Amino acid sequence: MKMTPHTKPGVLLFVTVLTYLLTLNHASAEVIAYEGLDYSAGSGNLLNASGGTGWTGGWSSFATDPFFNTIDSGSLSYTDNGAASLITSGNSATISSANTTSPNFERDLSSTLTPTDGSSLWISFLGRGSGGSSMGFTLVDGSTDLILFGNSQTNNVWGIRQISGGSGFNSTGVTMTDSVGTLGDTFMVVAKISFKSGADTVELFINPESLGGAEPTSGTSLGYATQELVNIASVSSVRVQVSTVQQKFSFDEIRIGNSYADVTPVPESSSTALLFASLVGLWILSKRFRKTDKHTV
Ligand SMILES: [Ca+2]
Repeated sequence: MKMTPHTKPGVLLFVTVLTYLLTLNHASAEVIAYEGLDYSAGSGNLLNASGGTGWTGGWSSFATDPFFNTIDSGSLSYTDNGAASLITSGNSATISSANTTSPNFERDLSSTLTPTDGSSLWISFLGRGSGGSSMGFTLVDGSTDLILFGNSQTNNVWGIRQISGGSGFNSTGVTMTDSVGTLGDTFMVVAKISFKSGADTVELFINPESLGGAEPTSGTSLGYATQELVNIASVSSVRVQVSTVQQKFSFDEIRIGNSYADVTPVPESSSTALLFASLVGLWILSKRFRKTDKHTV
């Protein structure tokens, strides 16, 4: 905004605050569902835990032995190439499998999503694994498994596997886990489903370079995969799963929303700092105006 002798500090203040509030409103957009795993750390504490927003009931599993689930102290974390960190809360969770049991932990959305053609749905979570084979995060509709974002039975890489009505595994090329017994790196996983008449499109981004703004592309992420032939009528639940080879999968910060920015929020420290700097500047400016007024009377 160009300063002139006639520009009133009050007008500048109004413009500055309005700009800040618009930024703030964008940053605090509602997500459809969020699970930060804000539960007490300890063995067995994921089962029946019922916090977060946008869910109904708690985490359920047929594997009720505490061996299969743990709440770990602290959140998993991800920082993008611009040093912005994903907003996190609470703790994180790990599920484990035994040689003969592969527990699935599921959570139901408070209302079933029935997307319309032309819309898109975004899913994000943080994940790290130990061991390979059908480990990861699945979207579920009732009793039907829809899509797995994880690894497959033959590929220890992050990818997309359409479970119901499809086949094949589309790899991002990013190695997902270390060997059995060792939890590997934490990955920021973001999926986009574009709903169209007929087949829908699913895209998977691993470690996007920039959080919170414009959506990533295949070239602005560590790994990327896409898959057609998916036609999704509705989504009712999410699931985390491991297979039967003593795997572990840690996860955190599950978000489901309508835009990339909604599911990859970062702190608004830069705009808050800008607001305070502007207010200090305006205060100095208003003092000068008063002095000028006194001298010109
Ligand atoms: Ca967390």
